[in-house]
Amino acid sequence: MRLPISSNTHVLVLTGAGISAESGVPTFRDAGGLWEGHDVERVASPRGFFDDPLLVWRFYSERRAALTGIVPNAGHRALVDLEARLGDRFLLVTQNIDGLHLAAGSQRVVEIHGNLMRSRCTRCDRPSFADTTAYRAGVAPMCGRCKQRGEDSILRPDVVWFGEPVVKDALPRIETFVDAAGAHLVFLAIGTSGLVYPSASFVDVTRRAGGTSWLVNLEASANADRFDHVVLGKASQELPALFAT
Ligand code: BJW
Repeated sequence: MRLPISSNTHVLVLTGAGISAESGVPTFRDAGGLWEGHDVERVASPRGFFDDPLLVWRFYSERRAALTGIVPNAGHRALVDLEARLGDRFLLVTQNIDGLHLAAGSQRVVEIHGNLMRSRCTRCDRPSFADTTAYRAGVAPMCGRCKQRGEDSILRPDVVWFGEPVVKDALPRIETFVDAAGAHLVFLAIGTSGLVYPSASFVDVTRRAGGTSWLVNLEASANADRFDHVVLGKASQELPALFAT
């Protein structure tokens, strides 16, 4: 199967953990995934963080360390090639925080759940900053800037947990793209469970806009029956074939 692309097609891509799986980054909900052995509420919610910041920092520090040596795969690269063909008629929204799309060379990228290699203060308005540190177990990283003004505050990873709004500007940027595309919109979701909102609703947004939706996933995702086309398989194999000219 080929993705139907004509001179006015706008392609909105949504990626999830599945696209990075073949680079060696574990997914969340699959067997052996990131959340195996973890209570999701404890490591992926603001409440879990404030209850036990050291536990949550250990989880994210281990993920930072595990990214060493990880490189993009053929799935990421196929999306770079597609963007080169489409230019501003392409937008890539990723739920992944691993930075692999940017590392591959994608440019029009919205990291809707933040980035693992950034941190921010839990209190002050200091902008989020690049931070690759895998903090030592038992040591809470502190802001430092707050200290100069009185009491110091704990840092947190610059990621989006359950119950938090997605990254500022992500939804307006997607909305602008969808509005510009109208019925020329082709939505392509890749490697995602279809369980987490608002991303899981983009397929419905596409339908309302009059566009067409495609899913590439190893298995039928939770929202698979809302897609027009479903391709079951590995992203690294299916995407190059789907984008062939
Ligand atoms: C392959 C493959 C290969 C493997 N090739 N495929 C509407 C309805 C119901 C609930 C809600 C709703 N709106 C909001 C909610 C609440 C909540 C939510 O969605 N809950 C549901 C669980 C019910 N959503 C939120 O809270 C969101 N915030 C929000 O909506 O804010 C509103 C608000 C406004 C104003 C004020 C306050 C609030 C935020 C969601 C944040 C999610 N965060 C996480 C953690 C990020 C940091 C981190 O990485 O640790 O994001 S949770 C986790 O799930 C992570 C992921 O990005 C996300 C999705 O996971 P994904 O990518 O789908 O991974 P998997 O592992 O589940 O699936 C991988 C898939 O790939 C599998 O299907 C495999 O088969 C497949 N696969 N190998 C192709 N090679």
